[in-house]
Amino acid sequence: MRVVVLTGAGISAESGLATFRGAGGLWEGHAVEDVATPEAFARDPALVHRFYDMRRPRAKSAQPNAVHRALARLREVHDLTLVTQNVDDLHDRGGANDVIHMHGRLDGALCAGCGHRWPAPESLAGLLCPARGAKEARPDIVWFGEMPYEMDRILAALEACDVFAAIGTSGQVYPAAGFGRIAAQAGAHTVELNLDRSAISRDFHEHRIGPATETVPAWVEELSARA
Ligand code: BV8
Repeated sequence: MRVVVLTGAGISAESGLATFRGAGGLWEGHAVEDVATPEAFARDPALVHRFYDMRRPRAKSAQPNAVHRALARLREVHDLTLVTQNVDDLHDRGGANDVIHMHGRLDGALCAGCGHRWPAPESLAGLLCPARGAKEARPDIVWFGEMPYEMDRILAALEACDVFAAIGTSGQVYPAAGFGRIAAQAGAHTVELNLDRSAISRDFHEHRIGPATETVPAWVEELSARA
């Protein structure tokens, strides 16, 4: 069976990482437009670097949970395309390989000048690009207004899949929030696994409400029994 899974901040929440839409729409105390747009980085690179430098060690010390491990098992029995909006590496450390990090990753650095990528050190502030020496190091993160990564591969998988699951995402950020509708229109069975309803619940045939560490392992066991 061809399965596409999209995960969001809700699955990292049970590993202790703050979700994107915490209290009052602030995110680690910042408004999105002040820290997660190219304009914000041009306006105040030091603030944006501080925001990511602060999140990097937290993500590094977080541990994968039962959701990450269950999804890694799913790949052993089905043709799985695993897409995450999360910028932590919990799926990778939880045993999944070939994870599509459509919004980039905290542990990556990118040169805004030449496009060179390298593993992010503790802080990127003021760093020179190791390839050409330009002082243009930025987090390898897709900000608002920037094109998410590997969209062609994601859309092809959505058009061809039998099952699409959205796990732990509020469905407020596009184009990821539109994936359920694309999969349903292509004939897939769509399932949403979340603590409660989301902005995209209407796009799903099936809903499994509860903490992902409970609903996802059970769902993976059921799917695996149908291998
Ligand atoms: C783009 C990196 C175009 C930053 C992020 C319509 C169509 C296309 C675009 C748009 C559109 N309308 C508006 C846009 C623009 C914009 C957008 O969507 N804005 C929104 C706010 C309206 N989109 C973009 O800019 C995207 N780019 O469209 O480019 C383009 C075209 C041509 C050329 C160039 C460009 C880029 C979006 C990417 C932004 N970057 N992340 C960073 O992380 O530092 S988005 C950010 O939000 C995170 O990645 C996060 O993962 C993501 C989504 O949030 P969620 O993961 O859903 O997390 P959230 O906290 O919201 O929800 C948590 C959920 O978990 C909740 O539902 C909760 O109930 C649940 N939960 C909690 N605990 C549990 C749980 N569930 C289960 N168990 C639990 N225990």
